[in-house]
Amino acid sequence: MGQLAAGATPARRPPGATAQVTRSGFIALAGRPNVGKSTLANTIVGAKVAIVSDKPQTTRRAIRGVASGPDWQLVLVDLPGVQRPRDALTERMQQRVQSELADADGCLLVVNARQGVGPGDRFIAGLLRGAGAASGDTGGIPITIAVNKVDRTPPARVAAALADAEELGVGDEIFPVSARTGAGVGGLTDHLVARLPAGPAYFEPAQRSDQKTSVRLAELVREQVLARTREEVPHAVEVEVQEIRRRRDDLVAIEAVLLTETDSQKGILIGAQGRMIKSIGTAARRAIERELGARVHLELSVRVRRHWRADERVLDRLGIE
Ligand SMILES: Nc1nc2c(ncn2[C@@H]2O[C@H](COP(=O)(O)OP(=O)(O)OP(=O)(O)O)[C@@H](O)[C@H]2O)c(=O)[nH]1
Ligand SMILES: [Mg+2]
Repeated sequence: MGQLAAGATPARRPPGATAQVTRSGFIALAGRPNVGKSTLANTIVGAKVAIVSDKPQTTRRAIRGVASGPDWQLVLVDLPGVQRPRDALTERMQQRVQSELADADGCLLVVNARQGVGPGDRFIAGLLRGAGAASGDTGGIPITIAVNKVDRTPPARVAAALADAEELGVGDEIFPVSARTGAGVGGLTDHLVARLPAGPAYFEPAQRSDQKTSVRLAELVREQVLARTREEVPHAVEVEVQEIRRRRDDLVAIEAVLLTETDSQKGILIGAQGRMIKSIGTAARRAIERELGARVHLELSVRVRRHWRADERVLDRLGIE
């Protein structure tokens, strides 16, 4: 991370992988929206590869996050939460979940300890079983379960969630973890690494994610939108970086557009006297400066694009495939 060069192409298994490692593979993260999949991916990778928010349906693309050791490489595939599709956007998100799960070497099913195991989790376990992915099925991929957010959950409730997770009948092993504090994540990572199949390094060890720079930066802007908006607005906003120009060695100029669906959403994003867009811009600029290791001039604008979530061409352009 931290360079301006476009990231690697998002091919699942990039050609030209050279380094000899003993074990490697792709582990797809499955779970309901908001259970902490992206937070967990970031903690395991040790870098921010995916944005996080307290709103459901934050993640819209499959994001590969790479963790490497001396003789292994674990590629975590962070995915949108499993939900019922409502439009072309959520339809694509669910298609992506299905195709990534079908291609993965293993699955990490994440559930929320605090809320416990519910119908949504059982539905996902059924999907995994139906896809022939349940451990023990012929040709199925191993599934590990992470019971997340134990930092905020009373021990009795954690114990109940662990027992219910076992009842799902799909996991080879169940780990209580806190993606936020890192508790239990080391043991989980060791387990995932130990179960990787033999294989090469698919990514350079220094590469942490497969996302293009323009998308990574757009996501950092969207993260600030998600942190400041509620109800329908977070779901109706996408961010597109239109230009990244290195002005000097230590200064990068970036232009980004916030796409939204209605004039009233546009008004909310701009805010009284432009205060909202200013606050989004200041926080996003700081995040981008950390990411690029350079000073950044960030110019944001807001554009209404009615029904962009139903517009296949817009989704193609945004790289939501
Ligand atoms: N207390 C606590 N909160 C957590 C933990 N992990 C994630 N969260 C919070 O849960 C919320 C959702 O986290 P995300 O990582 O965005 O969840 P996600 O599963 O990727 O969500 P989608 O992308 O919408 O499917 C955020 O507010 C996180 O800070 C944890 O271990 N403990
Ligand atoms: Mg996510």
